[in-house]
Amino acid sequence: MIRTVIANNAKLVSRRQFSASASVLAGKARFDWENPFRLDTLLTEEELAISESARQYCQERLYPRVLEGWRTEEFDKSMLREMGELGFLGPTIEGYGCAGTSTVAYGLIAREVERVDSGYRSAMSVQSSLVMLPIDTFGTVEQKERFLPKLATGELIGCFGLTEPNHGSDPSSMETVARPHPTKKGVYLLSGAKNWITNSPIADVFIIWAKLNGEIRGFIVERSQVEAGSGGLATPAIKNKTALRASITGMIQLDEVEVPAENLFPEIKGLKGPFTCLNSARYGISWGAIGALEEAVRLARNYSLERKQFGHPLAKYQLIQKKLAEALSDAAYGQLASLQVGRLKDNGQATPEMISTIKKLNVDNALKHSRKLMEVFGGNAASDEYHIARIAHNLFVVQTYEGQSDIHALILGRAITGESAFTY
Ligand code: TGC
Ligand code: FAD
Repeated sequence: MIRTVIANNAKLVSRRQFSASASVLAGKARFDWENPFRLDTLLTEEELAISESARQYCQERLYPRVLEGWRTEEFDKSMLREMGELGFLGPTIEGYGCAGTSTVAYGLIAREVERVDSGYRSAMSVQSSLVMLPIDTFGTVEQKERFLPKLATGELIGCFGLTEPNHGSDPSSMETVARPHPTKKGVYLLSGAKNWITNSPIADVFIIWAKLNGEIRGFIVERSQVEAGSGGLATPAIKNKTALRASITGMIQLDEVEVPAENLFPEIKGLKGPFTCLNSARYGISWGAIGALEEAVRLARNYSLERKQFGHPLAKYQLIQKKLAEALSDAAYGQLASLQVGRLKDNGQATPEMISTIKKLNVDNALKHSRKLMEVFGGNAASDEYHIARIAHNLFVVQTYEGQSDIHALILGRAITGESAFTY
């Protein structure tokens, strides 16, 4: 399926390139600030259709809910059901009710969701990349059949527990442990705490990374099983956040939680497990951040055309235009970089360092420019009704989770120099 998409894409690009060069010669090519490098010419018909339906859903159904969600910190779970109906959950997975799209299509969905809010994209990408992907990649046939179809529809909600109160950038030092139950055969006991976990207060399924005999292993913990059994599972929400307020974040406290052996990923051991999932999630974030930046440009442009000072719209002033031009340029470059890494990922040629590069650069640029574009709004930036401050505050967290930007610089630094800054 994915191979067919790539082959179709090659045909599509050559056809479009030909007609585009004909337009330039005829003097018909026009610059479109909303599509500066004609990204559409590099996408397959399927990717274009997915991107358009994602945009329509996000603008019509998500955008009207975002201000209320931000103010109340209430996450409306029905969103995940709606996304499931549209095939946006675990979209790259083949079978189990999933759409089987290209990696680029997954990125395009993330871009549209994050155009509305980074928190909504968080909820979606945790479900897709950090819950469904590990089950699909590391799970047994029984685990896949049991969990994937309901996660694909949003009937089950998942979360991913890697970060702990004392271990964020350095997950290899995690303290959460699993041990065989002393009396019940085929049962493990999980104890520890995970912190800052997207979706945890509302999750039905928890991917928990814990050390078993000193090695990191992945467990699928089910809330219904724990509630029915003996265990101590608590998932308190973290309230009064200054960012990502439209998504729900919490802790996971595990006190001797019983997990059956059939819920352990059988083969995968070590950090490779969680990081394989993060490769996909970080890739999606690289596109999501571009969506947020594009929205910041659109909002600032529109505001600058309406707001007059010194007798003219702000848009007439060079300093305002420079802010818009620099933000737009980095958004356009970011699209092309994510597109290329997505194509390489589908061909099996992408590396974690490439993903670190696009996660870091696209998010850093989106954060830098959205903060600059806040200035265009003057005092009105302080009102959430103008949305721009929400975008910038969210992007600070996006720069922090899934590997803070400096950590990605160190991953790249290690690849460039051969020296690891993480070991002494
Ligand atoms: P290191 O020696 O680099 O690696 C240990 C083992 O892991 C393998 N590995 C990878 N495998 C696949 N993909 C990757 N990207 C991989 N990176 C590493 C590596 O090959 C090795 O395997 P093996 O078999 O040789 O043992 O480990 P380190 O401890 O030196 O790592 C350091 C560092 C900084 C790279 C790493 O710890 C890191 O990336 N830290 C950042 C932590 C992070 O990203 N946390 C994310 C938590 S989840 C989250 O934030 C979700 S937010 C979701 C949302 O709401 O959208
Ligand atoms: P720390 O690791 O304490 O880092 C603090 C600062 O020190 C950073 O700037 C970092 O770059 C810097 N630093 C650390 N080590 C070094 C070094 N060696 N050299 C130079 N600088 C260094 N985690 C999950 O597992 N699942 C989730 O679903 C999830 N969702 C989240 C949702 C939200 C809203 C937030 C805020 C976080 C979420 N996280 C999640 C956690 C996130 O992944 C961590 O916050 C992130 O990995 C950073 O860890 P930390 O906060 O402990 O910061």
